[in-house]
Amino acid sequence: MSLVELIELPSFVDARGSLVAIEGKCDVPFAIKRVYYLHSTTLGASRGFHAHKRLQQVLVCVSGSCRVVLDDASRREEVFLAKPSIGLLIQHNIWREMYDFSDNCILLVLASEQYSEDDYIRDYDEFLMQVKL
Ligand code: T46
Repeated sequence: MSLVELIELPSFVDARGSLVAIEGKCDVPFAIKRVYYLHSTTLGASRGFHAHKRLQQVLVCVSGSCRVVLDDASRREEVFLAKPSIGLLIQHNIWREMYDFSDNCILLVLASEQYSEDDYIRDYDEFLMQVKL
């Protein structure tokens, strides 16, 4: 199975434009406890470089584009996000790196848990040890 799990989000398109509505436990497979977004990213900057022990997230590029690398310790896959109606589901224990942000990129993130630094694995070797246990 691919590491890249894309979710088609409900879109309502009419002559006025488009509206995307996302409901927790319905359109994404968890109750949404936190929402945050990345914007005004520095040209050439990369972000992420961590995994989460429990957290699940859905990333939606609501403006512009970016690339996300996913790594489960045995495979690395990359996905290009550029559609506000597509969400990328990232399960726990997946290393992620985001890069190649366009200058107008806004990356919206829906998270299954509130923020906890204890949930992060920010060292790649520690990540490899954790998932191979
Ligand atoms: C992820 C990717 C996609 C908070 O205080 N609360 C929060 O909810 C978040 C997400 C971050 N922070 C603080 C922690 C750091 O001092 O904001 C600062 C920047 O966070 P970080 O370096 O983790 O940012 P990214 O872009 O590398 O990663 C973020 C999320 O942290 C992460 O869960 O999966 O976006």
